[in-house]
Amino acid sequence: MPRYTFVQEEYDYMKLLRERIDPQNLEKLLRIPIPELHRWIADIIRVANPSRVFVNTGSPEDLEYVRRRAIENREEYPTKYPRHTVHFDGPRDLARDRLNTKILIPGGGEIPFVRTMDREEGLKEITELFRDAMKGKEMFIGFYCLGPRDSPFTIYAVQVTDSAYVMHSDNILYRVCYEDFVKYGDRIRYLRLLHSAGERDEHGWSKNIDKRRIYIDLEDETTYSVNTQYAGNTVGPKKLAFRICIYRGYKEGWLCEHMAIVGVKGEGDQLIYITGAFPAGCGKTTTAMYADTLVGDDIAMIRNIDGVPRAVNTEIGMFGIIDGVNPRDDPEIYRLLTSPETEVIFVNVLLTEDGEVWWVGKEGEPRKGINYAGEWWPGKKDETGKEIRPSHPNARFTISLKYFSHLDPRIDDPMGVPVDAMLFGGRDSDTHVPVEEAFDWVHGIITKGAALESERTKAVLEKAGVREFNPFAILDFLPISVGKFVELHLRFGRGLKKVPKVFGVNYFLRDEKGNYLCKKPYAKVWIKWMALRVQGVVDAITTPTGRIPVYQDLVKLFDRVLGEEYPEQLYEKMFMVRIPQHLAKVERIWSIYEKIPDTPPELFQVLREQKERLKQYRDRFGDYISPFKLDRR
Ligand code: SPV
Ligand code: MN
Repeated sequence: MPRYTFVQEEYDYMKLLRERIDPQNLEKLLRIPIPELHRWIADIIRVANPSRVFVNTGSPEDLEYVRRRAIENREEYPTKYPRHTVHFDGPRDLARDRLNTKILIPGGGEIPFVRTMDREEGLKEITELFRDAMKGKEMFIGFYCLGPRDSPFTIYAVQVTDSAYVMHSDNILYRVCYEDFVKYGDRIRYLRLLHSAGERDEHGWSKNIDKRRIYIDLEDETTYSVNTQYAGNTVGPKKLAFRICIYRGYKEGWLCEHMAIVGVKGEGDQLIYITGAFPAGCGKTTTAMYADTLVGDDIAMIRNIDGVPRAVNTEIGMFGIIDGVNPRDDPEIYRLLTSPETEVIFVNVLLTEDGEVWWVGKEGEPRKGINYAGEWWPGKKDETGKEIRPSHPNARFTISLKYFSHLDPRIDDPMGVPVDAMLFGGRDSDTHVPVEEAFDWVHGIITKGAALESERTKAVLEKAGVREFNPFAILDFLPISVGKFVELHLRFGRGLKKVPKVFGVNYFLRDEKGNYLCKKPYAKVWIKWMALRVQGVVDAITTPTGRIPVYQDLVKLFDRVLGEEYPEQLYEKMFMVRIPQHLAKVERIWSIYEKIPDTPPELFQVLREQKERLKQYRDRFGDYISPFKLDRR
């Protein structure tokens, strides 16, 4: 089946390309010997009607051109540092649009927790939305790969967009690999990622937000995004390609995960590699920054290579949350964001009149300028009388990973890094201990991954936030049923000779007064403990839900890693086994999966066993069990 393109009838598309693309850019395009690609581009030009076309080869001149065009188009504003620019998405376009992001499936199809739409209907709608969407604008074509090149992991993608900002972001976040397309031509299988910001208003914001659509066509490995600018909706190789990769992985038996990849030094400085999944704002970047080496902070592809699970980062950059970034807690990121040497795109921060960038967390005071909602001055209020924040809570920065001093040199290793452990973390005030090892792969995948929940981050401080089911921290991105995604992990585990340990972490546990029990830097201790467990050099205590650290081991780690004492009472509070909360959790998770038709039966078996263990411990020790009462095993 040929892939869908906007124009159905036959026509002389080469003639159209020659007429609509200047000779220099046409030559760049035609160096790639893929007629199907030429036809796709021609169809987009015919329908979306851009006034000019730029082909980005990744040469220094081309990269600089895209950057310059972003400024000339007023998609990015210059600042007092030439390498820093600021982009604004506009007040109604500041985050991922869950409601209008849909998976196109022939006949529609009902998948619990997945927004789907009939493919034919979706393609018809999107074709109309693209009609004249690029009128008067320049269209950019870029060639990228996810993961290292010339590797079993490599996934190629072509991004087409009328936003220089989007392509500028692509250029920072992904490997540009135009030359691979030239070299391999028709042998390349590639994703097609099409975007248009649509009509923009006098601020430069996308005007037709009500017609914002993000559609993912799994069959064609093509994504469409229109009338939006926020990178999570538009930067194709990021969250749009992610859904296609998850699907490809499902069919082929490998994992594409919403996970950071880090190296942690264990005993003898041996590097232990850990991949970790967290919902946004729950400690993923913190973990990535506290580790000894950094491979990735958002998306990992994991394959079984000769029985060993190996992981690569799809990206080479970071699209990080800037809110709250301060010199004390985030010294490295702060240094990079304030250094004139770093190429940064700041997103939805405050840009002051004198070209200074400011965000909540930055030193000094905010001054008059422009932000995500237009002009801003200290004390400015919205229509409801509420003060407008100088920078948005989802304000971000885009930078290359090459600047990080702890970047792992193996980021470009075509074979990736071995996965020694996987961890799952959510925001949980009252159930899970700060760190716990699962009994085995299946137990971990089900009770830590598939059962992951997280409290909504905007919850009022005093009240516990609303718990949301977010299995594997990937729910927003799943193109298939959660049940199938769980089954994939069980299948993946069965094929491994070297099976990773699985851990759960919870940086957000609170005491009965509502105070957080863990400080941010404690995360360093938890990941060190995991490395020591992988090496098999420390014991653990068995609880009904997994294995937890022995007090004396943590005393040593707190001293060595943080130079802090670790009082017995604090340990006891943190690692108290909370039976009623765990039993309630088993019930919640059970009742969710009960309604998901393709849930593997092992899931219920493992939950049943967990429940039995919890009851047995309750009978012996009561509802709340001090870790000092339990055995090492
Ligand atoms: C996330 O929300 O998980 C992100 C940012 O990493 S976005 O690109 O918006 O998805
Ligand atoms: Mn993410």
